[in-house]
Amino acid sequence: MMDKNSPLPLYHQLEEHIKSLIEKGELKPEDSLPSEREYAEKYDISRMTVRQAINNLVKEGYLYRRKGKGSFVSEQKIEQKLIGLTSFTEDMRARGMEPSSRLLHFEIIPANIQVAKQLGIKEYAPVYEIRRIRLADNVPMALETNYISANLIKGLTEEIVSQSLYQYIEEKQQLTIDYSTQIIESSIAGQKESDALAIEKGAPILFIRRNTYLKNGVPFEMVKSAYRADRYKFTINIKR
Ligand code: 16G
Repeated sequence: MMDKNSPLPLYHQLEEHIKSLIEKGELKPEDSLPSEREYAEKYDISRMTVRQAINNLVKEGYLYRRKGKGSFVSEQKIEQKLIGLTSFTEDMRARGMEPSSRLLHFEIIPANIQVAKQLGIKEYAPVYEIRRIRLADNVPMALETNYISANLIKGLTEEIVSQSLYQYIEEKQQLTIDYSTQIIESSIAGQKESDALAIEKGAPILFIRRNTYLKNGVPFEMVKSAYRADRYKFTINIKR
């Protein structure tokens, strides 16, 4: 598999080879990698070359190192393609993972000025404030706080929001969810995120704000979420 006559550097070839084994599932999360020496002997390349390939894969998040134990395959990131407006439940199911939620907070409160502005309602108008930990196969992925116009989306209960919010809006309320605007920023976990997502304080997170609109252009939700940056990535198709 290593082609010494190729214009592609050997470290790059090894990198691609290891990546393809991970993508095909021949190397699974938490599997340990052969040592630098083993790779070097197997492919008749220098240990420096092997080290460079592994360093690059660590930087890209495919592998991680454990002191004195060598390199291991990381949990692969969940990729969310930003092409259609989907719910967390739909996203996880589409990947064959089981979505669930841990409800931390559920209350009707008067909208503050910021929420009121985003939702196009009057200050102090009633909004649901809902905070949920979103899990995939029981692993926390995101901490999400929704503000939902209570005069627009009626009858929410703790039970409903422990399941899928979008499914309730579309199937029970017969409203059409149409589009959203989304802002993604990098940030770090504070105490709240660290507790909810079982990550270190200061670990990288993707902070997302989404405003979502119904068919008639009326906003119904403003959501702030913190996604684990070690488990999540977003891809966007851009056409010229
Ligand atoms: C996603 C949305 C969130 C929406 C939720 C509904 C992002 C950043 N956020 O988490 O805005 O409220 O899905 O999910 O994508 P549900 O129908 O499973 O409750």
